[in-house]
This record gives sequence, C-alpha cells and structure tokens, in this order.
Amino acid sequence: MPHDEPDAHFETRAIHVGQAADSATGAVITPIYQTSTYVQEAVGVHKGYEYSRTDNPTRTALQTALASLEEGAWALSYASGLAASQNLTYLLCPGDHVLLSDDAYGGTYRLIAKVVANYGIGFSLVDMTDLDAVRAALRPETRLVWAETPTNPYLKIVDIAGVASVLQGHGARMVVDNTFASPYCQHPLALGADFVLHSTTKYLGGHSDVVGGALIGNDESVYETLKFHQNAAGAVPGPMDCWLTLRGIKTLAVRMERHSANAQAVAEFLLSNPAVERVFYPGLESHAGHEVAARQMPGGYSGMVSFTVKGGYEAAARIVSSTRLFQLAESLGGVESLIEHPGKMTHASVAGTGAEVEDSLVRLSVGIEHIDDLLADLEQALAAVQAPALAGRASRHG
Ligand code: P1T
Repeated sequence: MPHDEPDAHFETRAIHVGQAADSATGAVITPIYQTSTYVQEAVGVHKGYEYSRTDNPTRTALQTALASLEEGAWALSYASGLAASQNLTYLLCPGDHVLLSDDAYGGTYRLIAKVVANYGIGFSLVDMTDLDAVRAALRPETRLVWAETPTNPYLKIVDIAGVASVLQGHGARMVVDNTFASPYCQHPLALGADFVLHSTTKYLGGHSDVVGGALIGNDESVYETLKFHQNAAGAVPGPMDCWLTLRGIKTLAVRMERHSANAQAVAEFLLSNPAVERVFYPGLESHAGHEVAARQMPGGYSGMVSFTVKGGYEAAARIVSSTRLFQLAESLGGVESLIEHPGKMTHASVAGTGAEVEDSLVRLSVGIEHIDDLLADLEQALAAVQAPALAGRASRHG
C-alpha cells in the first residue's frame, strides 16, 4: 500500500500520508468526492473507481492515513465502530468461539452476545489482564480473542504482547480495540496483535462531529476477505464523514498530548478528593496496570478517567448532573470534556450478565480545555455530594 511519507514521524504522516495535493486542481486538502458512481470509458475501463460502496477517493485517503498511523499494511473504514466490529465477525463460522474481555464497551458485548451468537458463534468473557486466565479460557474452537486496552469503562490494561504469546500456535487471532488509546499512544500490531479496531468517532475524529470505524492489519490474505465483506455487506462511511475524520487526524498528536496531561492532573486531583472512593487511570502509579501501560503506551495514557464515589448511585447521578464544563453525554475523545454514568448509559446493555459495572462509577472523557477550569468544575460538582455529609456532621456536632 503506497505511503506518501512512509518514514516520516507520526505527526507528519498524520497530515500528509494519503493526502497529497489533488492532482486535478492542486487543492491542498483532499476533496470530498461526493459521488456515488464513476464514468467508465468502456466496460471495465476506468480510473480505479466504479461505485462508492466499493471505493471512494476520500475514503482511500482516510484508509491510507489510518494504515500508516497504526503501522499496518492496510486499513478499511466503516460507517461506525460497531460496523467495523461486525465486519470482523464475518471471518467466523458457526461453531467458532470468541473470547472477549470481561470489561469492554457495552455495544461490543451486545453485538457478540445478542447478534453474532444468533449465528451459532459462541463466546465467553475473561479478565484479559490475567494471562493464566486467558490460557485457561482458550478453547480449541476459539478463533478470535477480543481485547480492549485501556478497557471501557474501568481502564484496565491488557498486556498485548503477553496475550499474543499465549496465542502462539493456537490458531486464534487477536484484535485489539485501540479506541481509548488512539494510535498516538499505542501500536498494538507492533506488539503482536493481528488486527486493530477503532471507533474513529472518538480520538481520531476528535471533535464529536462524526461517527465512524476502522480495521487495520498486516495480513494481506485476510485483507482481501475483509475488503470483500466491506463491499458485500456495505456498512461504509460517506465521503463527508471520511473527510471530517481525516481533518481530525491531522491534529491527533497535539490533541493527545493535552488529553493525557489533563487526564493525569484530573486523576491526581480525584485521588485526594474526600467524595471519591477509587480512581482508575493507567498513568497513576497506584493503577494495577501501570507497569504494563508504561511499557506499551509510549505516547501517553490518553484522556479517559473513571472513578467510584462514596454514596452509590445517588451520589454518582448527582455528580454527573452537577458539572458545568463536563457535559453529560455518551461518547468520548472529543476536544470537549464529557461525563457519564456507565451503568445507566454506555454499559446499560451488560446489566444482568455478570459483567455489569458498579452503580457508583462515573466516567470522564477529559478534553483539552484549560486544566484549571476542569478542576474547578469537578471540585464544585464533588462538593455538591459532600455538602449533605458535611451538613450532617455539623448538626451532629452542633
Ligand atoms: O459508536 P461506534 O463508533 O459504533 O463505536 C463503538 C465502540 C467501539 N469500541 C469502543 C472501545 C467504544 O468505546 C465504542 C463506542 N463507545 C461509546 C459510545 C462510549 O461512550 O463508550
């Protein structure tokens, strides 16, 4: 797959690879090829494009950039992260088994458990931070091991190279959902993963204005199969969505630096707040996965922070509706800070499965606003749940 600047640094490739000036007009920015079809000079004689479900030049530019940033041989783009996930499951046959991380995006669990399972494909959940547990959970028919790292929403760290070595000789492929880290922070293919999956809706797009997904890999024979399915099943992104994602990618490096710095400061602030019970952020030395994260995330620990609060659901619900800058919304990875309650929002679909999240859990997508404003907002929201306790203490002593 041709790369315009294959040896350049990440920041340079994000701006240039796949995005050379338009040969027809000299336009510096890749055009939005808003067309469904392409003229053929004679039957089968064309300039490489026949129909936009199959291929579109704006999508080609995005795919070329994504392959470069993940250091893969190829990338395929989809209409959403879940469309990319579904396309990957087309590699499976009835009787096959998927081993899925016990902490994962609720929609990924829902896809495997409520859609893919209907086609005779089994699955089980495992704590993927425990390599012995992964080894024990593998079955002869396991064909896909599905990891997220950091996981959504508990920010657990899976040792990608460790899981890859457990899989050696087994015949199961490993996909790493790299949505939370982005390719700026971590490169799963270099650590032994077979596929990288992205919800490009998040850090890659970066501005909460587009939904998309991608698969990236190195194995050319699987590429042909997946590319066939991308076209045959048809969940492709439109040219405008590809263009928005490409525009986001150009600033990924600078955004991720600020996301990580702000999230580290937020996590440290939360650690010392009396309303907070536990803080989950891989950049904290106290995090169970910190050592592995320090090794496999050379670009930083990204911008996601979760925490549990004292006072259970009531306190958590009060906090998520008391912040002013952190807006209460699903999704993540945009320049603006978001707050949500995973148990009732992004992970509602895992209720009753044994993999549910705690009611007292709050998740933050820390944006790139000024850190002092973010900390002040959290401080006033957390004070809202401490106030009754303090008032109670005052009256007890008063
Ligand atoms: O929303 P979509 O683009 O289809 O991506 C699905 C997806 C896949 N993988 C991970 C790790 C994700 O977090 C998501 C989507 N997640 C949210 C919407 C969320 O708020 O967690």
